[in-house]
Amino acid sequence: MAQGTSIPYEKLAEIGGGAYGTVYKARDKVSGRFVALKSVRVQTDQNGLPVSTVREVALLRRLEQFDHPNVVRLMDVCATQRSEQETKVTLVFEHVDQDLKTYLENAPAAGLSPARVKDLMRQLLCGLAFLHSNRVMHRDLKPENILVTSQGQVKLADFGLARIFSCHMTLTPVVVTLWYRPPEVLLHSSYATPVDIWSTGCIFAEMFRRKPLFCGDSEVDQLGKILQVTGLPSEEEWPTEVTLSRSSFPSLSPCPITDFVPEINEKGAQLLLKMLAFDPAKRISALNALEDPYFQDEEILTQNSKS
Ligand code: 0RS
Repeated sequence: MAQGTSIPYEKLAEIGGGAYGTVYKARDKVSGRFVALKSVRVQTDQNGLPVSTVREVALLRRLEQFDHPNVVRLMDVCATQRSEQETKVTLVFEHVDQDLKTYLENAPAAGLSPARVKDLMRQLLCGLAFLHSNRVMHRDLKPENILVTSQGQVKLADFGLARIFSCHMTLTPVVVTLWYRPPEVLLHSSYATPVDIWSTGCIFAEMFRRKPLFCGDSEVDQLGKILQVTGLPSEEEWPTEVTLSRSSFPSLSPCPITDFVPEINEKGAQLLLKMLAFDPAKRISALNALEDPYFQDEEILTQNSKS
């Protein structure tokens, strides 16, 4: 970790703000290349940086060794001591021009072609399978933090920093979107890698619909919207020791997913249902999703990265 020297990056613009702090687009003064900077202040004591920060950065650097095509590159980590008690840790990532949200908004009126959706989904699941095999969960996957290069390459961003950033998350009252949250998170039950598969399912549907699948405005509203599609699960599937009881929701039967995502094909609909399983234990894994029949038949992907 480079320490003490001034950061050789020139900030150009803010590209996003969130629970974690601010992300800037910057220029590497040496290479002239664009980068994305993300900083966090951490408390230090006589032992230096907190163990949790060092671990988290070490994890990101270990992942970096694999050079995975669907994960954003971490180019550098800088630590600048601010005072006796405080150090600023800056993560330097490669910069990608577009996020999936903008990509979907800019898609042609007819929508993305089925081949383009399949290609984006395959890449997204590849990136996730890689993170999950390294026991990293994203936890907050959404179109804003899925980046798409001008070549149509998908790169996951904003993962793995749970411990570095968690203390700041609670301090900053930002509005976090509930739309990609799975039932177990909404119910404050325990959760693991299946959370990311739920979010991916919501995003899969959104690629066809070009609008989010479940737009709740509170946790209860979000869960209610989910249940309108999945139906009310059995008593056995409802997690125990949660504050919201199953009986507080109407007894709904499942709705055909094609009512909500009419553009999807049969195999796509089957896969989507496996990703949107209410019970996280029954949800498909990223690796199994990549083996799904949906990905078996190949469509022709044209050059135009927008369609
Ligand atoms: C609609 C809300 C905007 O290169 C973008 C980049 C972008 C990056 C990049 C690289 C590595 C991050 C960003 C990153 C790091 C937290 C993050 C949270 C969200 C996204 C990325 C994060 N509004 C949403 C974001 N957006 C434009 C529209 C863009 C556009 C281009 N290039 N991030 N975000 N890590 N930490």
